Amino acid sequence: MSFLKRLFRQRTKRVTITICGLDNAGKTTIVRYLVAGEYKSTVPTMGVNREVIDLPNLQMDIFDLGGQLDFRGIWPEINEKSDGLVYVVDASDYIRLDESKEIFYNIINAQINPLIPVLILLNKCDLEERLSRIEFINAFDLPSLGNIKWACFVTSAITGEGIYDAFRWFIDAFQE
Ligand code: G3D
Ligand code: MG
Repeated sequence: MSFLKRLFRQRTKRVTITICGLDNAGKTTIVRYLVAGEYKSTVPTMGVNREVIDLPNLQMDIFDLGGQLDFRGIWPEINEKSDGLVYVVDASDYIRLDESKEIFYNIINAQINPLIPVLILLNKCDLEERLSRIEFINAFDLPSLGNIKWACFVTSAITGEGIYDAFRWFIDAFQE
C-alpha cells in the first residue's frame, strides 16, 4: 500500500448525524448511552442537544433533535446537512405509530440526501407490551425504502440491548 493511501486511511472521518423521532421515543437516552456506556436518566430535549463522539477513524457530531411539534421546524435545515440519520421509535407507543411513520417519510422524502445511511431503532424493547421487529417493519412499510441504505435494530437504552450492533452497522456504513 502506498504511503499516501496509508495516510489517507488513517485520517479521521468526521460525520454529522441527526437523531429524530417523536418526543419520548428515547433519543436522548440513546445518545447518553453511547457517551456513557450505560443508562443515564434524561430530561425532555428543548430544541437541539449536540454531542461529539470520538471513535477510531470516525468522529460523530450528533444532533439530537427535540421531538415535540414546536421543535420540528428546525429539523429540515439540520437534516439537509446530515451524513447519516438515526430514527428512533418507541416500540410500546402503538397510539402514535402512524404519526411517527408520517414524520419518518417526511424526513426521508423531503429533508435528507437519499444517499445517506438510515438507522432505524425500535427502542424500549425491554418493555413487555411492544411491537415486534416484523410487525414494525410491516407497519412502517420499510421495504418501500427501495435503494436507501437502511437497517432496523431492536434496542433498549435502559439495558443496552441492540445498541452495539445497531451502531456497528451505522459506523461501518461510513467506512464503505
Ligand atoms: P426523547 O429524547 O426521544 O424525547 P428520552 O426521549 O430519551 O428523553 O426518553 C423518554 C423516556 O423514555 C424517559 O423516561 C426514558 O428513561 C425512557 N426510555 C428511553 N429509552 C428507553 C428504553 O429503551 N426502555 C424504557 N423502558 N424506557 C426508555 P422518563 O421516565 O425519564 O420520562
Ligand atoms: Mg430528547
